[in-house]
Amino acid sequence: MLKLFHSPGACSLVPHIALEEAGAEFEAVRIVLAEGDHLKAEYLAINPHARVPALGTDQGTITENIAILNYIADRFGAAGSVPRGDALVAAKCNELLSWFASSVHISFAQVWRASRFTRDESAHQLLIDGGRENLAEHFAEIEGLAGQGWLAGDRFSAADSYALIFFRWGRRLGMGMEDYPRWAALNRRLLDQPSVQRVVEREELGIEMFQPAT
Ligand SMILES: N[C@@H](CCC(=O)N[C@@H](CS)C(=O)NCC(=O)O)C(=O)O
Repeated sequence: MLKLFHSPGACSLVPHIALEEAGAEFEAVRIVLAEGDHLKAEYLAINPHARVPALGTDQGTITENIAILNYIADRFGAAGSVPRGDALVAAKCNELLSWFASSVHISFAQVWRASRFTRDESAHQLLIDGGRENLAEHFAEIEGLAGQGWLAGDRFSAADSYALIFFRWGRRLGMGMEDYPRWAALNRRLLDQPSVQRVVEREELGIEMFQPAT
C-alpha cells in the first residue's frame, strides 16, 4: 500500500489531496515538522533531505513533490495531480509546479528559515525583508493567473492545491491576503471538492485560513 509521509499544513497537502481525489488506497503517516519528526533517524532513512512529502511505494520511496505528483498522475490519472492526456496542459501544470517549488516556496523559506541561506546572522533580517518583497510579487502574479476556472486544464490539479497552501502561509505571515480576491475565489472552488474537504479535516486545518481575514 502507498504511504504518504506528510506534515499538517505543509506542502505535502498537495499530494495528500491528489491521493484522496484519486480514491487511492494509502496510509497517511504524520511527520510533524514542528516536533522535529523529519530530523529523526527513522525519517532520514526515508528522505535524507529531511523534507516532506515522501511517498512510499511497493517499488521504493519517491521524494520531491513534483516527482510524487507526476507518479500519482501516471498511476491514477485523476484530478488533483498533474493532468494527463494533453501534453501541453500537463506541461503547463508542471511549469506552474516548478515555479511554485523553486521560487514561491523558496521565498517563504527565506522568511522562515533565513539561517539556511547564510550563517551571518546580521544578514537574516535583510533576507526576511527580501523574501517578503518577493512573495508580494509572486502573490500578485498568482492573483493574475486565477480566473474563472482552474490554473491548468479543466479539472482541478496540483497547481490549484499548491496555491491553496501558499494562501494559508501568506495568512500566517500577515501578508494582506485580502488583496487577492480571485485567488480566494479559486480556493473556495477547491474547498467545494469533497476530497479537499476530507484532507483539510484530516490535517485538522481551519478552513478560514484559506480565505482573507474578515
Ligand atoms: N524540494 C522539496 C521541498 C519540500 C519542502 O521544503 N517541504 C517542507 C514542508 S512544506 C519541509 O519539509 N520543511 C522542513 C524543513 O525545511 O526543514 C519538494 O518540493 O518536495
